[in-house]
Amino acid sequence: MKNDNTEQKGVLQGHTNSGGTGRGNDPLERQKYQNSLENVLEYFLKHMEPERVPDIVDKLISGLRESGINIPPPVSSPYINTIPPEEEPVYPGNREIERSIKSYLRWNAMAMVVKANRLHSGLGGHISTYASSATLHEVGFNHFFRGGEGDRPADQIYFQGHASPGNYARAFLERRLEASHLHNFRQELSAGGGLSSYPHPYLMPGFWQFPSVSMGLAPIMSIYQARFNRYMNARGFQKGDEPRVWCFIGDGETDEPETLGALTLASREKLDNLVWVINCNLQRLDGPVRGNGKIIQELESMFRGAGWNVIKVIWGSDWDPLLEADKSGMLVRRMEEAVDGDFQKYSVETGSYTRKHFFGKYPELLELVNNLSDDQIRKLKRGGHDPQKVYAAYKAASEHKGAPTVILAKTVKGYGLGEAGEGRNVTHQQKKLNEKELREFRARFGVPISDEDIVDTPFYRPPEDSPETQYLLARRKTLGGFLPKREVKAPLLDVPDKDFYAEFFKGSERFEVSTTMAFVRLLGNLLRHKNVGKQIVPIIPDEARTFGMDPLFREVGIYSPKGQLYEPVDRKTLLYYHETKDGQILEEGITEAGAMSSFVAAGTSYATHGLNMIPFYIYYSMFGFQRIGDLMWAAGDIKAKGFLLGATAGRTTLNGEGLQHEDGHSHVLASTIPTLLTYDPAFAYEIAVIIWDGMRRMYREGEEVFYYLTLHNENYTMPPMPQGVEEGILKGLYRFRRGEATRKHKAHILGSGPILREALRAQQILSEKYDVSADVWSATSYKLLRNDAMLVKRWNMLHPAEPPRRSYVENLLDEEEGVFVAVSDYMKIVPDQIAPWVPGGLTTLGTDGFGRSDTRENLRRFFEVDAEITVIATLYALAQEGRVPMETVDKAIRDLGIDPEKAFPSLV
Ligand SMILES: Cc1ncc(C[n+]2csc(CCOP(=O)(O)OP(=O)(O)O)c2C)c(N)n1
Ligand SMILES: [Mg+2]
Repeated sequence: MKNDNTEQKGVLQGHTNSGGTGRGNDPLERQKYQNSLENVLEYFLKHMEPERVPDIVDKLISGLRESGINIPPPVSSPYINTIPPEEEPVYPGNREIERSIKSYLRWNAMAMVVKANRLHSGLGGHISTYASSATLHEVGFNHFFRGGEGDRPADQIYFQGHASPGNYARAFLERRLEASHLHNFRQELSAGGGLSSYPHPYLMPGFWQFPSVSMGLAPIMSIYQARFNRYMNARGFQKGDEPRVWCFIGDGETDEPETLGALTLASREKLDNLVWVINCNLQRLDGPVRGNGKIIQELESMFRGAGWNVIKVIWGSDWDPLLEADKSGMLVRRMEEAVDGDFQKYSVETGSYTRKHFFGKYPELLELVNNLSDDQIRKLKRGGHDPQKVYAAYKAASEHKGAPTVILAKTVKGYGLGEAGEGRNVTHQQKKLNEKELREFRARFGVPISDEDIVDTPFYRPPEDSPETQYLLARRKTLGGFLPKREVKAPLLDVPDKDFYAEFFKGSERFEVSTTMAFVRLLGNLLRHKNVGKQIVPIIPDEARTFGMDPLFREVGIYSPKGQLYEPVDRKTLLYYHETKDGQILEEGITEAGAMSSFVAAGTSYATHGLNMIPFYIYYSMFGFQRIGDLMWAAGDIKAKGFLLGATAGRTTLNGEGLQHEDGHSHVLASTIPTLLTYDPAFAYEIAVIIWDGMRRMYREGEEVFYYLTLHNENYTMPPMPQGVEEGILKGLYRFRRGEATRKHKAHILGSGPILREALRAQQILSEKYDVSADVWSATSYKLLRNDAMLVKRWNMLHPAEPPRRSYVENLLDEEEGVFVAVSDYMKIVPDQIAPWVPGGLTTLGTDGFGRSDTRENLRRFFEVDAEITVIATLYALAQEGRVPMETVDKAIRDLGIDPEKAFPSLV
């Protein structure tokens, strides 16, 4: 039968739904149609190769689907290549030269790991992953991956992290790296620098673009990157050819929920700019991925069910004649019967073993391979090692319209390592090869290294004028330059100056507002700013209403590639749910991982799109670092810029929600990320100063850092900004209000976020009842204070002969009299960060323990962060210094209504 779409369309064209006309309703007539279809099927089965029948039926069904009949897509197909040999394009490259190049890459990638571990046992590294994916990489490098030279943005490629030796080996052949670099693989601290173990833009900012080694993160980030590329297009920032996003993924990596968790976004938004290549070498670290099943078939169902275009590349060309000769379909049946554990075994066994156990199960199959020697059987290749098959798949993927593509390529882990670890369960960890194994490797891939040299495992690079080097360079030139390559070409932005934020410096007068409300107002102003408004990317995971951001729906629209196909139920209201093709808001739905991936895509647009976009990702603070901390770590590694806003934060400020929602530790987790500036502001003007300066640092100065601000939902009047506090706000501490000068005793209370108001209340009680003058300080960032103090301390230690330097905290507090108390809505360890530098030590009150649901008042008493407890802590600190008698503290406990035996969060 001719495979001709137009002919099919001819039959189906003009089809209209017969509902209502009565056609086909007569049971006899229906039986007649069915019989004739069955006759056609019978004819097929008699005259076609059986494994091709499903393909034809598939095409017929697609035709029906195209004509508007709703037939759900099938989720699986036979265990053979999706593209039949007769539909394969001619390979456009020089296979022989490409094979030589690939062999040298294999050798150098292996040598890099072997050498590093020979010299420094324990440095680690992986040989077997790249060994299995070399063809998957090379077909891309020689024929598909576009570099960034010229007008078109470079393709965005996520490589499997532990295949990095392959990338370094290629950069060596391309003359982007020298042997000295390869020698220092995994030895970044050696003289002259070294190569990072895995793709880390932070460590190799001119090379790597995407960190990928934490399994599952690259896949989800690649989906949101492809989606963000479309967003940039829809909003008019990017014109012309769009970059393609390629993501290389391990089959074991698909176990991670992040890998498969966002598939339907990619199909829903028709991301045909996205290609995933899953390297199905059937193994992960410990052993088989699906020993008792078939990972390729399992993944095919998942992806097809999710609406992706699936291309299976299972068998190499040597299998084509066997499949051609398999008239009964028995070979395909046997391929389907054998489980992945069997296939792994065949990859390590002799040809005679495979003849006996695979083909030998059915006499008919034995006959099929009668004319093949055992050696020929052993060498029957898998699809992922056959450039012809891989090329066909990549070409089809690049041309596919309307859906993302996944290529499921079957390979052998440790391909080419032979006895040293091809297909073995220990392969993943293999880092050393003995002399015999090295010789075998060299012979198998024809690497020109002499017998004397082999034990040293030298790197091999063909001369500059060799056909290999010339070919490799010419291919990259034609395709637009080298990859991976990270380049920052984005123009800096003319960000708003201080006056722009003036309204926040005045205070809210008689209005009571929360810091969340103040931030939303500030964001609204920024969105309207003439220079940077368009570049702002608000990102929200289904919480806009919680944060009072719904006015923005109407104002700047929610991005949706389909626009709005329905009339929103709230259309008549002013703030209706407004989806539009060029909407500015990324409303992600309930996926913090997805929203964070959008943050990363937008926050790195300065390196991927040559344009600074400014993401503001606002979310429930408890579902940030705690839930998706690894993505936030990756944001640091990839040098994403932008603002993370942890809203409804604080263990006692969010009052009714209880244990799961009340955040008393995101500042602990945030403190772990080196390039993250963290703040817990109390007042609107503090937020304004932090954002004003953050915009300056990231977008006017180009600093590659990012920000975390906690926002709270407690309403109170925002005070005007005191004179000269900007530096203190940014550095992390300033005096907000002095205590009454005339009191007998002196104390200092450090508060942050809404708990600052408890500090102010404590100030009043202390003054009125206990003759204590307490200054109240706003501690906006303990993390930044600590970083500064640690650096100064280290400098002093290493420069003992020079006059010691003083940290910002010491400068600020050293001359102050009295005791110091800190009170926070976060765990005590947050203020404790600066305790070593506070004169006389620091008494800390904080919210350790699981949260509870109750009123703010009750929660603050329970966690012991309210004003009354702060008074007790201050008096006790004074009493410990002998400045007030202990009886005063005892009496205060009774007077202030505190039960010393009260319930307290349990800690172990
Ligand atoms: C989140 C996470 N967990 C564990 C690891 C450790 N790890 C590195 S490679 C690997 C096995 C990968 O197997 P697969 O994805 O099949 O890749 P292959 O090497 O077989 O291509 C593991 C578990 C990791 N890098 N990230
Ligand atoms: Mg694997």
